[in-house]
Amino acid sequence: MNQSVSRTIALNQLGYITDAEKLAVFRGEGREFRVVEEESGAVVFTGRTDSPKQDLPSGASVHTGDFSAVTAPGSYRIESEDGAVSAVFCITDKPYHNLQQGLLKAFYFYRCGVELSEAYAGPWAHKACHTGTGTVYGQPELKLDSCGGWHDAGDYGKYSGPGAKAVADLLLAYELYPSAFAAPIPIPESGTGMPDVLLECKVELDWLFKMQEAGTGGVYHKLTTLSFPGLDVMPEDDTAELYFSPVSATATGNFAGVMALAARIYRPFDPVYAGRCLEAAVQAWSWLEGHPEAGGFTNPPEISTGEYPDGEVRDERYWAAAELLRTTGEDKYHQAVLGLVKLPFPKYELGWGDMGGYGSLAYLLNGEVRADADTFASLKAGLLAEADRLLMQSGEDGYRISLREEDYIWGSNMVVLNRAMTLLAAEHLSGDERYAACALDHLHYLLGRNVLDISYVTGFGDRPVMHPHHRPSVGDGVAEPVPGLVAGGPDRGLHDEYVAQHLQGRPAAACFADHEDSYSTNEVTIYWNSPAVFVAARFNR
Ligand code: G3I
Ligand code: 9MR
Ligand code: ZN
Repeated sequence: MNQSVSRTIALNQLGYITDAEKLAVFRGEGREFRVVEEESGAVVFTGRTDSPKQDLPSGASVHTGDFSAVTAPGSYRIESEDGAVSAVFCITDKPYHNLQQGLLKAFYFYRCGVELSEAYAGPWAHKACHTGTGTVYGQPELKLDSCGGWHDAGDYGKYSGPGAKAVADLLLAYELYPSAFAAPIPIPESGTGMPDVLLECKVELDWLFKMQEAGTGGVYHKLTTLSFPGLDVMPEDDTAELYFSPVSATATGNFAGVMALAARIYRPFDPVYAGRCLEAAVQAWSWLEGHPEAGGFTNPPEISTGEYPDGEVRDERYWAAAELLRTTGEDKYHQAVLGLVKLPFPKYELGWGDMGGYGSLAYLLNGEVRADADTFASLKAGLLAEADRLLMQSGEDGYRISLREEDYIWGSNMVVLNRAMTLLAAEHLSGDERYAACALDHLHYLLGRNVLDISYVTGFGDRPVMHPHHRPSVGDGVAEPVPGLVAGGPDRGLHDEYVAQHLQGRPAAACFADHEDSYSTNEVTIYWNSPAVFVAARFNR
């Protein structure tokens, strides 16, 4: 990495697929540019950028340089007449293979309750953490096994709903693009009879079982200490008491959805496990049926860790019903879907609190023959209309992504990646490859084709995030952060003290600080990694 050269040429720092469109975005004046072969210095292409565009989210005047004509596999950089030099990038058939492996390996690094051995974790090895019991909030005598799963993020909390989103993205990626998951990651369980992605998801599912309240089927919202530990505390040194927060409807709905999905995916590999998943999903569903009025979760007064508040609880029920329908074929779930689908909550959003898109996708993937014809047609048309809107917005954007200024919120990279997933779902259902091309543009943004010329994935690209708000990366004394982690990205709300002090007045897409104190822009989470795996897998199949 060379910080001293002028870096006004932004591109995907990992590179481009041999026969795909290849665009770089130039800030400032339009100019002539050349593509140079890295080793030999040979100029393999010369071009001129197109006419300028004033890009609102980034506040920059940008030009696009098209070098799609370069198709010989190799390592290149772009230079322009004003002396600007881009990152070195590759042209190859599978430029995102290592990325996908790294994004998946990140889940291993997020594991809780086990030692990360040097054999698998290298310099980021650490001792087992959070191996004890947790206390059920409000029942000081009730201590339950709480071990396992993945830490949520830069903190060590484990939150049921966000965990379910992460697993759902990975299982859906495997369902749609199984050939992309052929290679071992590897993880300690590799080679024991199922693809690594399913072995890794089992880590979280095994923990989620422990979040289900015995007897009622309801699911505890989260398992955390009362407050966040210091930023340099390693997981094994975070020894404060853990608490199960009360059962919530959102956690229970997401649990039912992901367990029903898992029952289907694991069935060919381990029918007994699949049966356990389905049984747990059915129990969660009966809790939902028995609690029709249950609302959103709020933190108990003593607990100040992540709240994941979400007052709209009907989308979680919708997702649960649609997955249970798809897995069991039972009419009662179909009736539930048909009742819920009429209600006015978003049907195509994907997020830790927006499960409507997962519900619609489950219903559509279940197939037209098993569907109510009108509902199927309207959901399919709605999804394609949403994808068309994203296409249109991306065409208007200087960096060719669908985000508008107001979309640069906390975790904007999840918005980027969830929208890429939506586009890929549209491709899957329509066969229209324009949606995939637009999804790929979103991946290019993540990997450097953005106004900051930064790769938002640690360890990947010429200029990656180096200082994520991630406790192990801060506390371990290793210079390089844990690799394969997706940072939250620009947040125009300037929601932490660091950015509030340093980034006032910046355009939305530049409201990002690669600083460990900036939890609102530079934290990492499992559910920002998971849609990235989905998107990368599409281009690795
Ligand atoms: O949805 C609104 C949108 O309508 C509005 O225009 C926009 C303006 O800011 O805000 C949007 O809401 C934001 C919401 O995320 C959207 O998902 C809130 O401002 C924003 O504060 C909120 O941030 C969440 C953050 O916790 C604070 O609650 C993040 O999504 C969520 O990922 C993050 O999660 C934390 C956990 O609590 C703890 N563990 C780490 C994790 C990541 O930082
Ligand atoms: O480290 C915490 C991070 O994981 C959360 O996402 C974030 C928002 O809830 O909060 C971080 O903790 C900060 C706390 O909220 C305020 N004081 C500084 C803490 C970070 O060191
Ligand atoms: Zn832990």
